[in-house]
Amino acid sequence: MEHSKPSYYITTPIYYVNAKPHLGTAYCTVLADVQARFQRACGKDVKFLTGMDEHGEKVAEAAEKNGFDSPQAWCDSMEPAFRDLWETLEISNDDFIRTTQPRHIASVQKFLQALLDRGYIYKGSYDGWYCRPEETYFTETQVRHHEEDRVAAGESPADPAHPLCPDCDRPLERIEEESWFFKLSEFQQPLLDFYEAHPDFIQPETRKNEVISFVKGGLKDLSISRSTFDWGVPFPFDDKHVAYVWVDALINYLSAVGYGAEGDEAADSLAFRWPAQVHVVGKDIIRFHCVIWPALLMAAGLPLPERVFVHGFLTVRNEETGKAEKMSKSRGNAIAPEEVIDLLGVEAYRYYFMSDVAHGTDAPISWGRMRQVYNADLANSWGNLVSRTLNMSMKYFDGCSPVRPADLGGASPVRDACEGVFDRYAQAMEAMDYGTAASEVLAIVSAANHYIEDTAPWALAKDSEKAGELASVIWNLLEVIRIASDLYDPFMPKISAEVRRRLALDPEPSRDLRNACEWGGLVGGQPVEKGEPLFPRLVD
Ligand code: ME8
Repeated sequence: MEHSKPSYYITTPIYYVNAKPHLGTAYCTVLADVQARFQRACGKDVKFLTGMDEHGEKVAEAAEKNGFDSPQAWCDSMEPAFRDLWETLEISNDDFIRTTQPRHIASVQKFLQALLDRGYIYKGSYDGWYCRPEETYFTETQVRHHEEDRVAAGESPADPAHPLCPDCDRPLERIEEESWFFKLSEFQQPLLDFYEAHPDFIQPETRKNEVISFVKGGLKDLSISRSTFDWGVPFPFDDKHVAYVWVDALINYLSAVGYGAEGDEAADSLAFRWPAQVHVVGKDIIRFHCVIWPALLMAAGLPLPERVFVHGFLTVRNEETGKAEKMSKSRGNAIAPEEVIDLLGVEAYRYYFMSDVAHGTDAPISWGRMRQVYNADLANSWGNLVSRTLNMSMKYFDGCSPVRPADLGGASPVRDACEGVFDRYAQAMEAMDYGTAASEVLAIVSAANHYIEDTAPWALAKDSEKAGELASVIWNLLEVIRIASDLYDPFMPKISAEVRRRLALDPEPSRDLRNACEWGGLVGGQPVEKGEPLFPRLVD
């Protein structure tokens, strides 16, 4: 099949269904959504995937604890919580995968068969440490190092029968069972070579260094099956075993683009969409995405994704210890997104988390900071610019926008501010450095607010000889608003559509953003609308 635009395939992690999504889960999903919207605006054929991770012991336990007959019934009951929240948050995903779907089961089985056929898995027995809440295996050495670090930091030694998990500090269990193993140990050098040849594979840079030093420390074969419970994808060649939930989950990225399916359409989809351009993940699952997943793909003979972008955590202060800790479902400290939506509304919610949480680092939840950013950037700057400008346009030009001047408004500080703004913004957006991208837009908005003060259109309006100058000033301001609304669109899609509607422009977002950001696009001479304030000021 012919594809007229290049593919951009972007994914979020598929979330566990053991509890409802929270602010942290939503953070990652909005992060990916902003990128998906930006790439669509740049003319890419985007596939944006999110979904639910439904297998594994944790989910089976949650089903039982909540009195459901089967894990499947529990997962089905959780689907609306995810889908509804994504809809509320204006997540523009094109697909929603569930690991219990037949397309995924077929895909996992095909992948396991490929690993067997290519000689990368074998049957053995596993005797080691397992963290049930994280569904992760740890080696003796990892466990010992963690215990040494804890004791050195002054903490009391853990029960030797249940040492603590290096990732989440909860007690580990000793597990002994027959298992299938993946020959991960054979991939140490191939992975190191790959990281070197693809310096942008893991971003940001600090995370890359972390992964490289982990891999240099040596890799052990990985247990990839469980036989003590059956809530998982059965091995196609050994039905006593189900796939380890993490191997099952990672393969979802392939299942959604046709890997397990037969026929021309599936083959075309796989060829067009794979490899993915980016997997967006939190730092808790970096090893799965940057070590195990690439090794599995190499073993299966498939190309590797172009990039894994690793973001930090939203944290909450633990009242007892005073320390910041990761917001998580299993720790019970999660904040529901609805609480923030009630305060800020959806558009400002998206803007706040995307613009204010520094690129790739942890961030504490601060209600005070949310109010501050809302009032400064949105109420006083962006909302105020739109409202003042439309008001003046209506008042001085009979409810219309002024017609585009032949000299495109002449030289002006706002035109200067918009010069090259797309390139600066796009570079930051590509790097998922949304704070920098948003500040580029805020810079043109602020320049426009200053320009109003400096040109004082209300004074020009009193002098009939200044009519041409007044028209240029207002047209310049509307032109900045037009450009800013396109640049803000990935962050605040509804507000941008509303601004374009008030300016009598097509409310649909641009599909050629570079061009749309060129100075001079606003034809003008159209009826405009002032409307309600976009961001009413928040008071304490
Ligand atoms: O790990 N701050 O699912 P999960 C920011 N099913 N992001 C957070 C966060 C926080 N406090 N808490 C969670 C799983 N996240 C697996 C994934 S993928 C093949 C399988 C986000 O429900 C963050 O992106 O525990 C993290 O990586 C993800 O949710 C983990 O979600």
